[in-house]
Amino acid sequence: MAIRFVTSNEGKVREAREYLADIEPIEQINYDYTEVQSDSLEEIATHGARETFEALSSDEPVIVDDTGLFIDSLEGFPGPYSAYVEDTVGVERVWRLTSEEKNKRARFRTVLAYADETGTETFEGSVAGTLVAPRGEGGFGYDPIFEYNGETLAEMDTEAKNAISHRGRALAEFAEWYGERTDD
Ligand code: ITT
Ligand code: NA
Repeated sequence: MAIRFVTSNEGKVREAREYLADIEPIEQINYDYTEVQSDSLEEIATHGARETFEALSSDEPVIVDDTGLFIDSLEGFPGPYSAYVEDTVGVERVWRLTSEEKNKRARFRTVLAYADETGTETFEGSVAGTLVAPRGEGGFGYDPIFEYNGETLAEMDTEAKNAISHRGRALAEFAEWYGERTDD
């Protein structure tokens, strides 16, 4: 059975497809679920997945991915506001804002929520790295300014990014759970 990935972000879909290729087909759908006012990625993703599954008359499960970039020197900003900040200020200026800071550490966090007729489950992944001046043509969003082990996420191909990334780790947890569940 296909899994419907509720997102407007094609980068997320590309990564999920790469990871879940042998498990289930991933169908991208756009559904404008209510973005609950919360600073919890988990709450946002859980509500989004539940609401979308209930709203669409189909048994196919849905997943929602809510991700944020948490910058140490900015007390975790932009965190749950990462999409808004990318759209308004832009990635380059986020980098410039932190380039004066001594501490350049940041962390990506992803919460993946899965919903079907039996309930909702969440899976989490995170990765710590260093903010740098933009480099690389791959990936999306904040990838060009996020360095891990000497490479920005935008310098990695999808497989390499998935092997170490927040989303890759959340997908790994999900795949393990989903596999055990569909085995019996
Ligand atoms: P949907 O809500 O439609 O899924 P979105 O892009 O708004 O798409 P998020 O709110 O989860 O998704 O994303 C928060 C921000 O973080 C947004 O600006 C993304 O571009 C960025 N982002 C998400 N995952 C990322 C990743 O793996 N690498 C770099 N930036 C990422
Ligand atoms: Na969003």
